[in-house]
Amino acid sequence: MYGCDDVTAKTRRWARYRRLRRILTWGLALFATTWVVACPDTQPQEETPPPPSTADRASAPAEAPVALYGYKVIRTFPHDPRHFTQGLIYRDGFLYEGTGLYGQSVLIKRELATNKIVKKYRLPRRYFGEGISLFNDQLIQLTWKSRTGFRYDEKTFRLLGQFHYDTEGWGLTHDGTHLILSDGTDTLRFLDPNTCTETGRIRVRYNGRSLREINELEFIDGKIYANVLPTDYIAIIAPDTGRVTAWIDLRGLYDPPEAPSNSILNGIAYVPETKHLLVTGKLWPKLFEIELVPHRSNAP
Ligand SMILES: [Ca+2]
Repeated sequence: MYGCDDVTAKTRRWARYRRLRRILTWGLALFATTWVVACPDTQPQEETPPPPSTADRASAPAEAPVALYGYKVIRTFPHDPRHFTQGLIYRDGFLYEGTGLYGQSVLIKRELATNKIVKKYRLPRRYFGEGISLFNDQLIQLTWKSRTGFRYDEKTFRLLGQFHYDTEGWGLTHDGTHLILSDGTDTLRFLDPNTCTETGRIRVRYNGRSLREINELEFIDGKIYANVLPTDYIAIIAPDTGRVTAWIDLRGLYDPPEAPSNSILNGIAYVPETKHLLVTGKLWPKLFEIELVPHRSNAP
């Protein structure tokens, strides 16, 4: 979401963003210093977490260290700058994307190598498309405030049915057993993939505090990767505890000064053949294939 928010909500978001960014910047500086001194030639390791503020230190319980990653761009692909990206998936050479905004929400399947569109479906104007997940041969899509999800045949995009959920719909992924849904809060809900009824939930926490506005999701090797609105960071979350175990710093990946304020990082897909990520953002003209690397500095 984030297309139609009022000024107060935006102000709160940016205040949270500035605070998160400040905490992460401290952590990255500390991590970079420790990395250079202690382990310049080794693989990513767990390191000292970003230092909490004095108030945090008094109330937050001690937690295990958090890893920090930067990125290396492997290649770039074109991305339709009209697409308000809300869901992104890769499977077998094809990219699936769900986009938002009322009257502009679409579901698209295209061949990654050629950018050729294979299938496209336009949602009814009353629905604001959100996260998508590919579970077996079904493509499942959330909508923002309608509390309505849709099931489609993966190959034909034929609508197979719809379901109801009790929250806003933001991001969606699955762990092979359950769908995992974000709703803009710090809560991730696990849903039965057949009935889409809730079977459990976790609250995402970082440094002893709730981490809200969890957005697009991707389940990768036992962890939940999540965009955190409106930041340039991806949180890596333990699905059993909700604890953030690592961060990916994507600052500088795409940040033109003339970009509209809602043109923000959102969209994570995983290429299992190469273990690379595909990432993009709302209204971005490019999609990036990246490799995670140990974080050494703020600038890639
Ligand atoms: Ca995804």
